[in-house]
Amino acid sequence: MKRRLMTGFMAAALAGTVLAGCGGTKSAETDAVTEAVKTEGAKTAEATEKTEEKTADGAMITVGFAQVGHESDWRTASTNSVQAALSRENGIDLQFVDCDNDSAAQLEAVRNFIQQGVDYIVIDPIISTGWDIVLTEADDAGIPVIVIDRTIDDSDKYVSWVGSEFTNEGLAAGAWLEAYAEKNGVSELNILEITGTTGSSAEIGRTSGFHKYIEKNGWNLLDSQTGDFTQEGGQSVMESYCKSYEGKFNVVICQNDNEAFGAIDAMTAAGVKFGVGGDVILISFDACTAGLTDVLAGKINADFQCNPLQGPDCLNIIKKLEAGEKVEKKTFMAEPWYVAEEGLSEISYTNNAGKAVTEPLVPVDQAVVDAAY
Ligand code: GYE
Repeated sequence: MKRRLMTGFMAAALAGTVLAGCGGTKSAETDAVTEAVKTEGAKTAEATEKTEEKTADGAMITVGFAQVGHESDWRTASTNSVQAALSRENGIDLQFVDCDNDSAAQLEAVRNFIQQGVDYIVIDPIISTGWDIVLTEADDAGIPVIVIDRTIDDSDKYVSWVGSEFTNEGLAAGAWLEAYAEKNGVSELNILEITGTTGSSAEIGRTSGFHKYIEKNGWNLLDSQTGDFTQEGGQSVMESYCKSYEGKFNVVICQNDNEAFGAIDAMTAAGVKFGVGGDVILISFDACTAGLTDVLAGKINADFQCNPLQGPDCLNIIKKLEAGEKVEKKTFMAEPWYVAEEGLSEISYTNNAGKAVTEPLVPVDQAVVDAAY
């Protein structure tokens, strides 16, 4: 592994901000696969803690970050989190590349980082495959790769990944819909699905988790098309659904909040009543501020959180590597499930690790919206 010489100052600066983060609260359901689930607020505060010392030396750690793009509110929060944590004040010279949802551009960005000889590469992989060659190149060059958010599924040549268990998000959505339909006496579910970017691990996991419940219950999946995780995508898919399936659907599941915003606009324009008290149950993922605002307003019935605040984790991993410490190969974020109505207080399901879990459903109030990202 390529090592930069760490100056005495740098070691002191890094030691000064070592985080409690990766030693946070352990979540029972992720025990089998991960070692750390943490409290984000505390971590963020610690990770962005600044010391005078760090700016005195000028010996910066260079990090290249190949971000997916700027397709959603979630993505903006992710970018802000990484940029805030991997800052000059924290001893890091960050090169940020927005790959605009283009996989080829993302591979190229990583290759450029390798050529420049950065100290670390951070990747949020647009799609989950096609990585082994370039990660081997990084490995050969001795540059540690940290993966955040979406997973890389065809290579293990990265030192650490931190993100969400997307399959559990989909399973939780299915378990919630099953319980909600039963409670409200909805016997037949006719579902329209708007998926995320095809081939991204977020799309793959949410789809496979939710589809387990479609199969288990014999629900009717009328159609499934990608909205590419964008508002425009969600809107145009929903506009066409409203024409093709007029009066025939009672569930719309969007794989992120921005797609849900587009679906809301399309259903509103088509005169479809959705949300609390409506004819169509609307489900979303992410739980960004604007998404939770729509949950509070009763437009979205349930929103399954995906936490984008991975900047502090990146910083923590880099610090551990700099200190020659071991890092976890996989770290899952803790994520609550939000609902618009009281009545159902929890869901039970078998998670992706094969473990039976019971998790709370959190009714959204203004305080929840205010605390969101
Ligand atoms: O759900 C979506 C974003 O990878 C989990 O990407 C992330 C997804 C998120 O565009 O809003």
